[in-house]
Amino acid sequence: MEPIAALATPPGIGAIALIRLSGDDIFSVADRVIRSKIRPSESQPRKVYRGIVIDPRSGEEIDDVLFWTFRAPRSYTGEDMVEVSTHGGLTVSNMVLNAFLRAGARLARRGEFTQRAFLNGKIDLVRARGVLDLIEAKTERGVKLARRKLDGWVSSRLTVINDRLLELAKEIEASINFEEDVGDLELQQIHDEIVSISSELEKFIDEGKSGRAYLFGARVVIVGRPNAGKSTLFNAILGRERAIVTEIPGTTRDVVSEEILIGGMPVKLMDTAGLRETEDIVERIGVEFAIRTVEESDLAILVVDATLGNYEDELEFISNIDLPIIIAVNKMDLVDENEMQLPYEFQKHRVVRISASSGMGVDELMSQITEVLHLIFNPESGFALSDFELNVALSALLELDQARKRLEEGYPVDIASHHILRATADLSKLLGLGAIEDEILDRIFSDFCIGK
Ligand SMILES: Nc1nc2c(ncn2[C@@H]2O[C@H](COP(=O)(O)OP(=O)(O)OP(=O)(O)O)[C@@H](O)[C@H]2O)c(=O)[nH]1
Ligand SMILES: [Mg+2]
Repeated sequence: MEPIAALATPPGIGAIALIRLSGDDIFSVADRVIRSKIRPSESQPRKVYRGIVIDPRSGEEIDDVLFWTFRAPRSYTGEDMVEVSTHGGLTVSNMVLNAFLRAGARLARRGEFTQRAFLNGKIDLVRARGVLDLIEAKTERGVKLARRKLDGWVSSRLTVINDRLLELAKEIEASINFEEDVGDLELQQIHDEIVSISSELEKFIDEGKSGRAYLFGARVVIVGRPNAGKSTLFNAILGRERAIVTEIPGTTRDVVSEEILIGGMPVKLMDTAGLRETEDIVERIGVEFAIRTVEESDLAILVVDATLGNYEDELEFISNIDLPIIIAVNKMDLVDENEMQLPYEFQKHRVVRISASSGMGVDELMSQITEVLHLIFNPESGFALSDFELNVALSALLELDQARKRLEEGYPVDIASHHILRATADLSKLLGLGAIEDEILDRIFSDFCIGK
């Protein structure tokens, strides 16, 4: 493929910068730019050489560099590659990069090196995504999860499932070809095998979903009426005055969010506008934002003002949303615990009594949040699925479900076989075995940074 070049280290001041080059003809591009005793095209792969980068147009010297080469297919991309380490700093590294561009390389798109590795069969899509997960991991656990993809563990699990499906499809084909009618016993076996493979795939998906939270973060939203003490609680959890707190109801309008670690999990904690009907247009938009935020969250902390003694709005909220909820009964410093009567319906959820302004009960609330997050997202889970992977795996599961249903409804077995083949097509897509549309590839790799 055409020669590409990119800065692989982040732009900015640093001791060194790394420029990566890949593609057919990349050695002759490098020969034009690097002056050295042994030209890049004649260098031994994987050995480090010294050279001087010159501007191919003016012949001017730009920087002293170290470079090394890889020969196809023994490189990251599977193509001929050159890596050049220049002095750091934005200007000089960009001048060196420009020299390569002038000599005939094109600036690489995001993730293009990894995309080529995929296209050249060096890695499958799951492992390619693992590269991105590793780069983006926010926690040590995230790194471990990414490694599971990178080292092929996730791919091999997927392969086991896919092989079972292919085997089943083959058996069905054979029975259709050799017999007029497929016997009941055989149909039952096919049905049972579909159910068993489905449950394995489902387990795989559930685990991959759990891992997602450790990689991409869980979303926890603080909600409640105006003045309940949401922002006070938000600040107490963060340990600093991040959101504005006043005694005026309707203080918070925008969604205020911060990323923190709770129980080892990256969490996006969000403070929202108090829920109420209001004439104030700005506040009304804030309330709409709050509602939308709740819909996209994994867990809601409902802050209740203990001094009010009336919980109708809260009860309505609870009955309307389909999320795990922790109820934080706030301002406990102002009421007599024994005289307080909480509605019976609260009992269905975890209830924690706190005083956000003094910090009383906040630790207990945090451990409840941790517990709930660990229930939703299994901390033992070994890997994380990306959006693309999750969608494709879910689509395969749906096909298997169709196959099972059709069999149960008495349709001919080749209908089931059709759905099974579609399921394997999905899984093969993840493993990079089947053809995959360019557009989808571009979308997957555009999440990467340039130079990867
Ligand atoms: N006594 C007492 N006062 C509190 C407590 N928590 C919050 N307050 C007070 O209650 C008032 C409202 O607090 P905020 O945190 O701004 O309430 P909010 O829920 O964010 O309100 P909006 O943003 O208007 O929806 C402030 O005057 C706080 O100081 C508490 O535990 N005890
Ligand atoms: Mg507020």
